[in-house]
Amino acid sequence: MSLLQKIQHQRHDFTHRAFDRHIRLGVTGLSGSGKTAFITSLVYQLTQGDHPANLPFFDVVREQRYLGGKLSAQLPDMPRFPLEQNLQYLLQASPQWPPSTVGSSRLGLQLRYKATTGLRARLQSHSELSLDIIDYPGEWLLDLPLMEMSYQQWCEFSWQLFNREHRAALAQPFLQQLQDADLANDGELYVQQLTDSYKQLLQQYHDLPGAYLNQPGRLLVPGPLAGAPMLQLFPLLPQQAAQNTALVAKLTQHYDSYCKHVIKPFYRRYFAALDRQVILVDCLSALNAGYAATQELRQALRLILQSFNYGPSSLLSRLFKPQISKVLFAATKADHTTPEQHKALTLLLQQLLQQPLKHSQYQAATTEAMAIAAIRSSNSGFVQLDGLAQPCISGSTLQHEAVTYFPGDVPTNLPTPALFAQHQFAFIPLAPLPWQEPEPLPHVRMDHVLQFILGDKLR
Ligand SMILES: Nc1nc2c(ncn2[C@@H]2O[C@H](COP(=O)(O)OP(=O)(O)OP(=O)(O)O)[C@@H](O)[C@H]2O)c(=O)[nH]1
Ligand SMILES: [Mg+2]
Repeated sequence: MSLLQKIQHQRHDFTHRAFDRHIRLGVTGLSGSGKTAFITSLVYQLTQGDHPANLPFFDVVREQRYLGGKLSAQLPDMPRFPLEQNLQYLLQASPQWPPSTVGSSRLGLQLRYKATTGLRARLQSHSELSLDIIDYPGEWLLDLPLMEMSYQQWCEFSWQLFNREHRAALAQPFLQQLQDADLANDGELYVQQLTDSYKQLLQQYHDLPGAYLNQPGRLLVPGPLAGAPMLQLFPLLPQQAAQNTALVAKLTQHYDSYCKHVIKPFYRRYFAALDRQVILVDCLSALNAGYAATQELRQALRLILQSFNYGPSSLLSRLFKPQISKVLFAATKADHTTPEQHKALTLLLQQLLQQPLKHSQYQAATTEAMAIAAIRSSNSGFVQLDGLAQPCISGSTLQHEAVTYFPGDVPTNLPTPALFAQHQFAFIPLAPLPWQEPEPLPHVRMDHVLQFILGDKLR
């Protein structure tokens, strides 16, 4: 290498190191909110979908400064996000959604672009930004609030929840079993038997639309913890948990170990050093499920946002210093409604978050709310009805039956119980639209999402 080449090479190397920039993006949401679909789409848009026609509101692409995105080498500390498998589900002749997540995984991306101004533009032929994203089962998110409660408080919290109208009937057999429980018995088999009954109840709740708060999450989705003794865990009745007995002592010990050895490391590992966060909320399924579901969704969001409260006394800042500068709240599956309803969906999301956000420190970060579909399942249009153009969507049900219909209005405010009594919301789940590579993966507003979370870093 000549001296000149050497100097040029060193300068290239130096400026790359000097400008080495990294973004760690947190994609957060309850089970089924759309995290896996979102990450799949986001990565695909950044690696294959970078045409101005596909991402018109993503400045770096529209200005033709985006040079492409590549998957980074696999990091050894976590399984790789199954991007290719997820795409295979979508590429089938009858496309399907990727399955629900059962463990955490990670994916890194290297984005190349031409900077517009400043030192970076002058010194480098191109600039790079690396992006790191982690996926995890949504059930685990709801474990975070357990760290702020004692075992006894968790029992009180759980039984208040199980006594609610939409949950009480299912809880009856387990309630009965606890009422007859022998609190002096902390034998392995006995504790496992009661845990199995609780697990069955949790599974029923998990399948009940609108029952979001199912704890502990690892009882439903154990990941590598399957069979661990601390997963022998269930909430005794509050009056039982207040007693000093062998069973209470054992469950308290398991609860404390679970908080210390499972939740805390997960929290650190996943949420430490996040720079930006996307919080996905499926408001439409909650509307389908009725009033109690919307209230429980609001409660679940409050608990989650409390865990992320960025104030000085928050759990998050006691564990580490968060640097989250941007938070996007996204109402997912907007493609289950007609486009003119998206504004209402965004307002509904904002209303759902209003109370939870009131006392949080999210104000310290830049936030935005929008209605999106990471992977589109419908086309929108109009049908003539009594001489009037009526908006509609068309797609296929999960059983692959073609449908064209108007899914109804989205309320801009959380409806009252009276309204729910008169009106059944029916935003039916649809299969992904047929799609073939190299066509862009159809979406709604993923370009707005990319602009909000990455736009300022790609100037
Ligand atoms: N119409 C539509 N449906 C979606 C979209 N994203 C997700 N869904 C639906 O929501 C379901 C759950 O999406 P996932 O991405 O698996 O949700 P998740 O948050 O990863 O769920 P867990 O892995 O269980 O925590 C999918 O199976 C789809 O039925 C979207 O953009 N549009
Ligand atoms: Mg998932």
